[in-house]
Amino acid sequence: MQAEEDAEFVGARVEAGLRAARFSAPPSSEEFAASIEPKNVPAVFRGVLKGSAASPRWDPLHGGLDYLLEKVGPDVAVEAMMSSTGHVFYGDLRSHERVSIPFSTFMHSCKSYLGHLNAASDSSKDKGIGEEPTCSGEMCSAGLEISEQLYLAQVSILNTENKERCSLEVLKEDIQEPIFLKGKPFSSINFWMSRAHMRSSTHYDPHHNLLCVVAGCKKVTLWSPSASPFLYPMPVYGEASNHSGVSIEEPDYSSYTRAKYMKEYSERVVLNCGDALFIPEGWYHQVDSDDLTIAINFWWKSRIMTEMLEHMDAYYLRRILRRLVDTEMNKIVQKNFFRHAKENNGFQPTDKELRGSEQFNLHNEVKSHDTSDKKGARDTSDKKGAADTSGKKVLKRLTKMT
Ligand SMILES: O=C(O)CCC(=O)C(=O)O
Repeated sequence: MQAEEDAEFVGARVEAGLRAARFSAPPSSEEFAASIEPKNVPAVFRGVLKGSAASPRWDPLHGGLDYLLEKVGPDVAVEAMMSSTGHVFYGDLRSHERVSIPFSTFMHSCKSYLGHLNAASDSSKDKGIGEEPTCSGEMCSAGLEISEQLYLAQVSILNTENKERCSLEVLKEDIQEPIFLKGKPFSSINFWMSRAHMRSSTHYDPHHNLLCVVAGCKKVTLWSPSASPFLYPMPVYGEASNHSGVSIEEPDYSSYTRAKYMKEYSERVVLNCGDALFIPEGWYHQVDSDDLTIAINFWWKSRIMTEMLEHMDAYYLRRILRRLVDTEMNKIVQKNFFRHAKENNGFQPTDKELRGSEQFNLHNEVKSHDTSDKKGARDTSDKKGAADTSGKKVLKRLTKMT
């Protein structure tokens, strides 16, 4: 079971054009800018951090924790995420908060954890069994060790929008951006470090992102923005509007019925030390990090966001809404066409032909429109008319889902 969760995976309903591309050698910056970035589809780059100083220097298994302690110094405070739900960080901001801690405290806690991991591995070698590491440390009210609930998430190394929050600026000296990002005006570079296994919640970001694993391993599950209806994003006017409202650990399918299809619309990629993943803006991602995993990510504004002029917003909104409504209408018309053809000629549509029309699980709308359609819409124009009558419903549903 664990092996299955650790492996790469592509859901049966992920369109071929939306699957993450794989590169074993880094592209040039021209190739990235001309043919990878504009597609807005994730891409995995294997071993791109090979030349970067960070990889060998920061590696916790080879003295990296002492190196980082010395490099950052004893007096630097960082903002860590503290979760009230153990190692899981949900989108619901009530379950976690940002707390200020000395960077050195976190590093010492990692050192102690590593010591226990090594001791457990030595003892299991002696006894021939696997043993969970146990650590002594400060406990919180829920009985969890405080450092078990801490994640150094999105700690700033560079932030061109807010310089004051750049607590780990000194680490910039060890970082070299992958060759294909040369010349990009980064909005920020962030540091991520887990002491033990961490799960971060399903969310999207308003920036293009290159997530690079410096040490350890991350498993990243991805969904395209078109899978939004299955992820139930939080209300757009709330604080966590870019997060899914569905629990990762125990999804409540009775309240979030469409979430049953989440897995079929997802792809999981595994990033080992040195690997990087391009996550285009708006793509949902959920990340599991192994013990002592360190990553950096580079965020930059996409071309479309750079060029989007505010006075055009109302127009873009209407254009996009029109396109979504048209797509839904076409699915309804198509579904009815197949149904009538089947009733009249015994014609059987293939799964592929039906799939598009079922994509948003719209059979309820189609069913209710079937009843009004009983009188006999026999040709395509009749069916179009019937579809038009359900346009309002589609629009209402789309507004809820997007
Ligand atoms: O590594 C993680 O836990 C989350 C990373 C992430 O959300 C990001 O790079 O935007």
